[in-house]
Amino acid sequence: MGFPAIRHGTQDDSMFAAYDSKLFIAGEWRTGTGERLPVENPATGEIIGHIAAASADEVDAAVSAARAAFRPWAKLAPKERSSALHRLGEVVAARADAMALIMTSEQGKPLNEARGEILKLAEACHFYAEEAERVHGEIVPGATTDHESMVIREPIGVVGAITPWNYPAELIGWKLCGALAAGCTIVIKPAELTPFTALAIAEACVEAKIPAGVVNVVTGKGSIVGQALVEHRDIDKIAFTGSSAVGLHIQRSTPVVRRMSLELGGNCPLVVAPSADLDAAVKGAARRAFRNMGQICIAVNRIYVARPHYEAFLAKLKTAVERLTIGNGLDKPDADLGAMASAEPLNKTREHLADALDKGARLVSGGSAPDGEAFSRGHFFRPTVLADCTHEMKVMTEETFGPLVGVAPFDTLDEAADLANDTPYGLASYVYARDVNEVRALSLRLDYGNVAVNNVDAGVMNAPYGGRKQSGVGYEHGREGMLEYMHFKHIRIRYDEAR
Ligand code: TAP
Repeated sequence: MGFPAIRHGTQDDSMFAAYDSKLFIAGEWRTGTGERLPVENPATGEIIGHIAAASADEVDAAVSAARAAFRPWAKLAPKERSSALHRLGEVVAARADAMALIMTSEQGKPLNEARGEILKLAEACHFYAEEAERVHGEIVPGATTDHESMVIREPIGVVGAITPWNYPAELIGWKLCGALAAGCTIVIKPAELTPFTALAIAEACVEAKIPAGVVNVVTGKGSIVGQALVEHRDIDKIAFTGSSAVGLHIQRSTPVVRRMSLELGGNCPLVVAPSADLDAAVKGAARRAFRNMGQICIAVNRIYVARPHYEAFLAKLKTAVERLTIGNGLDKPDADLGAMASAEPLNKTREHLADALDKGARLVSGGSAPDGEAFSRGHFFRPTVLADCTHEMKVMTEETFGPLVGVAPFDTLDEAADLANDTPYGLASYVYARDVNEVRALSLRLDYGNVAVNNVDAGVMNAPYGGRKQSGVGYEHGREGMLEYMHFKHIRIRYDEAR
């Protein structure tokens, strides 16, 4: 199976035919035997293709393939796994245009942004290719000189990866690359909304000559196929990204003791301190509240502004937000915003908006779908800013996962930190401040896995990225993102003679 159907760069009926009902198991494309499920373009409502819901036997076959591939893959020299990941990075980058087209068609984000995400997947391949060669241990001196402790690292085994629809390539990539670099094999269950990007990644694995069984993809509903992976006893680790509710359910329903990483929801604050560069803060807020239509776990959900800057900040944010362009991501590749991925996050956005307006919030910008025929069938909404928000409102306390942000003033840094920490989540937080004391006070007080100061990129490839509290356990990115797929083994040796 190749890419010719989509190389011409337009969407047509045959675009996804090659993937119709396909599962990728043991290096082969199998036609799934389960129910055919439609996949929609969220910008138009058109059905772009179908996937097969993997049966319990097909999930089992994928896990068996990953198990059979595990020892040979783990025994390869790190250099060989590294070369395989570098090859995968090259193939992915070479296919970026075609893969971006697939992603935009099923997820809705503008084509240029989708292409950027595919290139970040390629970057993850190269990063973990390098890390694969740097797996080393420690020699620890014993209590007596005839003993020595050797601490080595070993791959965990077979990984079950379950991923959401908002970043269909990167969120697979961090797991796949970390796991493969460590010497693990993987079975991926992508979101039902965005399965074709996952199948395109599987196809890139074939071209990169990743050995059969090392990477497998099964499609279908989370509650059935994802749950079957969670309940499978021959999986050594579950790597999950998704909502806190499903993460907790997975934690409760796993039938055996095993490693688990859960990258879950967020409710992320941005604090604009008295010393902030207001223009920089506005630029950061407009980007991180609305990029990908706010469907980012680290989206800015709520903004606290030092009272002297409050009205000026709101006026500038309104101007910045109203400049954002919105369109069908296939027709307008360079639009700032595309369609939302489905009706569900759009409905939640409307619900949070109505709740806040009911409780006294002031509408600063947006508040409705954009006008025009182009937007009539897709899941579109204008980026929306609310002022005078309180923690009585859902927008300030729950994850909206849509293009809505609430703003409130504060009087002291303590108050700002208390408000920012007043949430069950702990994924990412943001600070704009130029005074070094404000930077220090806030970044130490904020109870989050990530604090971005004077920037809004809380997750970068070379540093660990993870949440606290209901935002999850475990890390992706960085060296830590590979160590999540490794055991430590302590080998204590007694020598015949003291040293
Ligand atoms: P979920 O509804 O939790 O779905 C995530 C994945 O889990 C999907 O593949 C889903 O399959 C599957 N799933 C659903 N029920 C399952 C079950 N009982 N057993 C096993 N798998 C199951 O999340 P979503 O709506 O796709 O994504 C949005 C959420 O992800 C937000 O809360 C967001 O904050 C979070 N997120 C977190 C991060 C990080 S790094 N912390 C990054 C991105 C997104 P189906 O799609 O087929 O239902």
